[in-house]
Amino acid sequence: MSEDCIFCQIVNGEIPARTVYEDDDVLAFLDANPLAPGHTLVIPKEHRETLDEVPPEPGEMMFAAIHYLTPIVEDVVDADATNIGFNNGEAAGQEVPHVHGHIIPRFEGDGGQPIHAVAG
Ligand code: DGP
Repeated sequence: MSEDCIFCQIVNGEIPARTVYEDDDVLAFLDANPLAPGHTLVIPKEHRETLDEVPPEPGEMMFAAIHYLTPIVEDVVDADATNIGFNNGEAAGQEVPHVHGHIIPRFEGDGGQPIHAVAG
């Protein structure tokens, strides 16, 4: 745990969050600043800043949770599709330095950008 990390504080229950999934290694909760209804963040519970710092097993658990949760999130908000992505490192726009995957529901005609648009 990193004491000044807001996601570690969520893991420890010190900051409230709307949890959608939890197991021994992984926590998923709704994004406080959602890009779409149902925007969900999936994190390893153990503090790691970027993906390269995550050991294989918790990494696999995180991706398994994303795989498991994506159709459920789509179903709950009646989405047509999903963007799944990581801002991995500050230069890539990562604001919270605790690894997190975004599950962002998408809707026909929502006017949003495909994920590759950021890489121009
Ligand atoms: P990123 O730019 O990839 O680091 O995204 C960080 C996301 O985390 C951003 O979409 C907003 C979300 N976020 C920041 N602080 C909190 C918080 O305290 N609670 C929750 N639920 N989400 C947060």
